[in-house]
Amino acid sequence: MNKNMSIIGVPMDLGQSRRGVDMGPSAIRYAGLLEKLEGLDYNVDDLGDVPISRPDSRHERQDGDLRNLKQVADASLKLAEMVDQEVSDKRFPLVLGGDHSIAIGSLAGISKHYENLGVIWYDAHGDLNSAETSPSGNIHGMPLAVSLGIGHERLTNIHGYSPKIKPENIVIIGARSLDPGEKKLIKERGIQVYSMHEVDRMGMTNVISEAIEYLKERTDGVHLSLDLDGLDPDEAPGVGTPVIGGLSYRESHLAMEILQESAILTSAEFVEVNPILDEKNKTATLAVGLIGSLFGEKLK
Ligand code: HAR
Ligand code: MN
Ligand code: MN
Ligand code: MN
Repeated sequence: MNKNMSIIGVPMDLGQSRRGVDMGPSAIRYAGLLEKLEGLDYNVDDLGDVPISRPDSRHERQDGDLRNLKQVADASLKLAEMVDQEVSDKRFPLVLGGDHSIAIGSLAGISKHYENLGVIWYDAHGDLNSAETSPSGNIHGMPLAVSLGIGHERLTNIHGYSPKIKPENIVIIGARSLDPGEKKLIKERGIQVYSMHEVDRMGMTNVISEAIEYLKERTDGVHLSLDLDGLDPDEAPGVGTPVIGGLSYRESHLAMEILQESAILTSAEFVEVNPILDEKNKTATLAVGLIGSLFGEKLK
């Protein structure tokens, strides 16, 4: 794996409705991220946080519209430009959220550099909504759809091109809360989904190994987008939209270790850590543990 890494924080909470997730990057840094990576011999450059503009007032949903669209679009472009620069400089971008709407900017910056960028979407949710299908109007439920070119043009065209990814290059792992419009899109576009049902039946070793084989055949780079709500809320309580019956800490560690062995990842992001909803920084600490395994920490 690339030993030169750049960390970019995105203190964004405008893609959803609960306060506190903007403090996610601080909480993850506080939990010892840099020390962990430097201990694993990475050359780490912490670029600080992307500036986020505040809306005049928190926006209530008008019929069919998207909350805080302008601010999310502005931040996405800034993030895309930063990530783009780091990939050009041959550095591995590690992006810290912030709510999951930030994946719009990450993917916009990264995918320019690949013909066929693969994406592992580790999440309880599909994040495949658009204004028409969203039950909430929250943009953090939309970034994967946006990256496929589905949704508001202010978002799909970030960084001047669309789509960012192809449906056959996506693997979703851990899904257990999909809206009707998302299920329809998954069927129509042939997106690979390992829901909790498949994880239970096959075990994580087989799920992640199959996902890696699948992506290896068809992609020239792979982005991991890990939403901490993919894990079970008993173990990762500091998230805004918890869903019971999630992936365990152990299963997730194992997935990270197998990803490390495969060496397929070219970028990653960890999102939705909300320290206000957390218990003693448990979720951020867990995120740092997962990042350690992903980047080569060994038990012996
Ligand atoms: N699917 C629901 C919506 O669109 C809930 C989405 C919650 N999203 C996240 N990201 N936390 O995965 O509003
Ligand atoms: Mn640089
Ligand atoms: Mn998500
Ligand atoms: Mn989620």
